[in-house]
Amino acid sequence: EQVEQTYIMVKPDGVQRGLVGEIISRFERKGFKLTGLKLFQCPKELAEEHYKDLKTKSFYPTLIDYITSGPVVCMVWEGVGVVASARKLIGSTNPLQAEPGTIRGDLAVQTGRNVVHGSDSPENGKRETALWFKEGELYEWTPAQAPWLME
Ligand code: YYY
Ligand code: MG
Repeated sequence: EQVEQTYIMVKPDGVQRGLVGEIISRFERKGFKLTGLKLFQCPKELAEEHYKDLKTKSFYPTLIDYITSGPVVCMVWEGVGVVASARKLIGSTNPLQAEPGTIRGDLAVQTGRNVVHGSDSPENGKRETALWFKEGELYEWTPAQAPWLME
């Protein structure tokens, strides 16, 4: 069981709609460890690098406009199995198809306004963490609850 990192981001709609606390709270209550957190206005170049795999898609230009349209909240969460678990907590890309109980299922209606991003693989968790955070912005620490979460 390998400790992984995932890059989670509250998108501009989530910030504008006052959902930052609600979203952070879901990862916090699950028991993952927060190792990075900041409010950030994403430059266009960074948005393009982050979503470079989607460059040929028709929605790419509007996606870049949306992600750079206001501040986002950038986070790194760490734990065993955190990447896949975070994707489950977030729910399907299309919020209308996302299960109730998931962030998108509970809080969003449209793919183009799906409030949150989560890395899709441990490799991308590392890649995106390095992309959005400088070294001094990440913290290793031992939560007091650690022995009550993992035997
Ligand atoms: O990882 P996830 O965010 O669930 O979906 P991706 O397929 O990686 O697409 C990234 C992002 O692009 C998605 O969250 C919204 C947007 N998007 C879109 O606007 N329209 C689509 N048909 C597919 C994705
Ligand atoms: Mg994705």
